[in-house]
Amino acid sequence: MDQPQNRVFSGVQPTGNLHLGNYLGAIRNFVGLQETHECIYCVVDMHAITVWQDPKELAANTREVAAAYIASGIDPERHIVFNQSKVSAHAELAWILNCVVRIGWLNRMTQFKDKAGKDREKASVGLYTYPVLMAADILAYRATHVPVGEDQKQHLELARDTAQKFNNDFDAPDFFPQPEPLIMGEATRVMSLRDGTKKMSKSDPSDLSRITMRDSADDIAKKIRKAQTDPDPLPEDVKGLEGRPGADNLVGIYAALSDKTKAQVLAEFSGAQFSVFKPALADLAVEKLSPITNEMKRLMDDRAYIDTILEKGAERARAIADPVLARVREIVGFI
Ligand code: AQP
Repeated sequence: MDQPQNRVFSGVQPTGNLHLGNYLGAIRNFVGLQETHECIYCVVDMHAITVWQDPKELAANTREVAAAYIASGIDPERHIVFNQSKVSAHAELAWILNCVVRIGWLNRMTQFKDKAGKDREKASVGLYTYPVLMAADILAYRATHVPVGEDQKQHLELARDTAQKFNNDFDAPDFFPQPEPLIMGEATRVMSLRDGTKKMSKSDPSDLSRITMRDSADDIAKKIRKAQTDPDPLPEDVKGLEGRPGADNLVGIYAALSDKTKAQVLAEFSGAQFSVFKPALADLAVEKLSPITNEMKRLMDDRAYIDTILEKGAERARAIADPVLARVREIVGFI
């Protein structure tokens, strides 16, 4: 079976409140990889249900993530866009890999600890084995590269260990490649606008903590104006951002949105007060995000188009994953 050298797989959960962190940490990087890689971009609805999702909202959010992909510049004709639950190989391979991955590995996953919180006994089994399904997503396509935000690094390491253990256990050298994480840009970890020490996240109860891909220009300006900072002006170099998480976060967002480094942004704004920097950041964010938001709205009004994209994408995804699964079945000894 031929091993592609440049196959990208990644996904976003349709859990609502798609935000600037998802865009800068993931989706925008997905767009850039299209020129050099064969890309498979998934709306990971099976991951989403590891915590409760209202079925109607899940369906709408699935279409919304697909619309965000396309509105951001992913070309669903040249590359593959689909939703995970349409391709049964993900679930089937996840089961086999559940029997490869060790409980000790999962016990070390910090995202489970964070998401399950104190009441772990009440978390779903799916939330616990989430990283195994993620390994299956990637390995079902024998993907070589996975663009993600920094928070997914540990899960990627588990996917690499899983590939290696499967190859060793079944004496199938090099069957699964070691997927490489691609953690790119100046905003690999966008922080909450209300607390610069916490990741910007879909599930934060405060809407002011995140800029979403649905926000109007006024919403964006308001959220940036209210973002938590400190009374000092911007420093002249990156070292001066140490111990100033709110300032560091806003400078990082500006850098990522303007395709500059933080050092370049500080060279421009050194000594500026936030009363000057925040409106400049708001203008930039509106300039970059509003066209995407408007295009997303337009696409969301054309449900038939989105559904056709997802259906065709799933067909093409099955054409890659099904032969991999057939080989996995043979390797494992299923008749
Ligand atoms: N704050 C972030 N900064 C940079 N990248 C981020 N990503 C998520 N948050 C940030 C990246 O976005 C991609 C899709 O994420 P996801 O939706 O699959 O899962 P998540 O990490 O659980 O997203 P959230 O928003 O943080 O949701 P909750 O609130 O449920 O925890 C991934 O590549 C991720 O790295």
